Amino acid sequence: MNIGIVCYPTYGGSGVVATELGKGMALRGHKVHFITYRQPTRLNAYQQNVFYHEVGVKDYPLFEYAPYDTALASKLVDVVKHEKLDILHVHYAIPHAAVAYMAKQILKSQDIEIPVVTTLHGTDITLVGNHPAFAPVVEFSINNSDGVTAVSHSLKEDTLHSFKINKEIEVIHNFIDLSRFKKTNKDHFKKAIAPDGEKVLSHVSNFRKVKRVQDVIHVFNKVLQKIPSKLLMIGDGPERQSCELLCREHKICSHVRFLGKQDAIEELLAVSDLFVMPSESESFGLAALEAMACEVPVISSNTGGIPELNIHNQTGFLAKVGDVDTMADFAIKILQDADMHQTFRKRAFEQAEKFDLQQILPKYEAYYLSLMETVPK
Ligand code: GMT
Repeated sequence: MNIGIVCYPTYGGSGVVATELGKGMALRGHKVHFITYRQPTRLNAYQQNVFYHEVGVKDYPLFEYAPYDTALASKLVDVVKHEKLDILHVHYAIPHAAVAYMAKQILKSQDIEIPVVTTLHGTDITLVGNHPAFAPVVEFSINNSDGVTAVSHSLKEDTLHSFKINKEIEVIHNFIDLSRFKKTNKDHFKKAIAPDGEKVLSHVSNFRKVKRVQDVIHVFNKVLQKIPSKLLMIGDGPERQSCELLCREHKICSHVRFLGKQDAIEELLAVSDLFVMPSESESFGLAALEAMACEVPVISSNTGGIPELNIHNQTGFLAKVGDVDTMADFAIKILQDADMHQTFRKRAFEQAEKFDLQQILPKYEAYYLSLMETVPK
């Protein structure tokens, strides 16, 4: 197949999923064309069958907001025609699903038919998508996609609840490359981070409000009162500074490392004993899956799609959003009991195996083929 992928090229989960999916498809022999305004973060090396088309937006003094949507639609028309794409897969509904609809109509007027798949990732439905500024366009473009997938059952339910949807939504969960995310021996590195054998807790996110990063600090502060430990805060974003201030207030700065955006997340997870994800809303929680693949149990909130991944009292523990006391109690319980910790590590890995990229790729492949059959040649 000749597959076109549209996504945000940044560190966000939707861009990571889109890029890893495309790379996986390319390894299976498909030609994959990424179409976006910047080289996606995880598309950082040459790979056979992978192509990248940059969308340039022409500037003009009249434009207060450069019309990216129009430039993307034009680029899609160009790439579909000249690379003879069989299918377009757009990740994150805003604005990609609407732009793909526009491109599809232009191509139709030139007797070119192409099926469009929209994958819903989370905030495109929950926090942002259902805002009146976007909702009518999101609803229309979901209903007018040839195929729609959601990354969890919870997100599918949220979509059906927030919009009038007349399309079947297929749930295809987020996935993980187990050849990259696995427990490796990084004892020397662990010694540098936790020289006196302290436990290592970690958190990875884009530090947006929805991640409730301050809760991570509150949980850690309580854990630290009982167990010698260190906290790795990985990623960056608007709430980082307030977290740093909170560490100063609690006088725990020497135990917390803010590492900023990191590429080799798996090396940091390899030295972690516990992962903390207290999000306000989370359609799936890819970062928790990455931790679990590295045998790190998860303390999380019980929101959105997280319970489809983190199984309470098996792979970690779940608590209500904002209930930092319970989260801290669970963290202390697991870190104080070596046998329990070991069992949870093993189960976290076994659960992660259910989301193996190699099992998810054929699902997307079959889905693409089923849609291609419905489109007139
Ligand atoms: O919240 C993020 O980290 C970014 C966001 C995105 O769309 O880029 O992530 C969403 O998509 C991920 C991949 O499908 C999911 O694993 C995340 O749970 C989801 N985030 C939210 O729902 C808040």
